[in-house]
Amino acid sequence: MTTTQPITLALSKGRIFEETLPLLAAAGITVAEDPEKSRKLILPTNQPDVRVVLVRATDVPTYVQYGGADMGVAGKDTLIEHGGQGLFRPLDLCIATCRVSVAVRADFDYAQAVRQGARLRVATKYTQIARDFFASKGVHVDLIKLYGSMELAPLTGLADAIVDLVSTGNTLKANQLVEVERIMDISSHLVVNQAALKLKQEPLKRIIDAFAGAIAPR
Ligand code: PRT
Ligand code: MG
Repeated sequence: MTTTQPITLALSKGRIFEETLPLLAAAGITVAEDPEKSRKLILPTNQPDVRVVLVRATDVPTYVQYGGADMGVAGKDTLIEHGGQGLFRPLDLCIATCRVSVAVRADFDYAQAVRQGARLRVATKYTQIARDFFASKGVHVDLIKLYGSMELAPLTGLADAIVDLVSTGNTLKANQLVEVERIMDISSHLVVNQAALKLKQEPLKRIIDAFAGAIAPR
């Protein structure tokens, strides 16, 4: 008797979904529906034993950690904030690339504030990354946790600086903010549930190997 071991892959809608499609294609997997047009949260594929679940980007590591999905694709930013417990991280997929940076209002003298040892108010969704970065610089910060529209914080006086993702820089520019430090480069990684890796070794390895062969290094 042959046993099929169904594989569930967690993806977020938008850039991660779009940029994972070519990697799935390399594994012979095509997703049967367009998530932008469908309301379905579970998408079948051309392979009866492979399905995609659509979750919020920040929920991907949690789904994979607890086995709600066997594998997933998540930004390094999201993985650092999650902590990575229970996750095997075999591949940097080199997709959805951007950077995490510090930005301030154009009229705020960040260098001087740092030099003078001022206590900075920093608004961010990325509290772990921000805490580690400013600690390594020896800069004292009060972190203000936000869930969206970080760019608004310096403009309203909520914060002196933000720590946010930057890609083209257009969002900062449109809001009269300037990038004053690059903290780290970001790309999305493949993450695999550690128990699934043992129990479903063969089908997972097939997908990991196909992805590995299709990565376009930046
Ligand atoms: O959007 P939602 O609230 O549902 O969740 P999310 O923002 O976590 O998900 P999503 O799909 O927007 O981002 C998923 C992952 O894509 C992130 O975790 C990053 O690893 C990666 N990524 C790559 C980006 C960007 N580039 C990016 N530019 N994520 C977000 N942005 C945003 C950024 O936050 C800022 O608001 O785009 C804006 C800046 O873009 P530029 O081009 O104007 O600089
Ligand atoms: Mg977003």
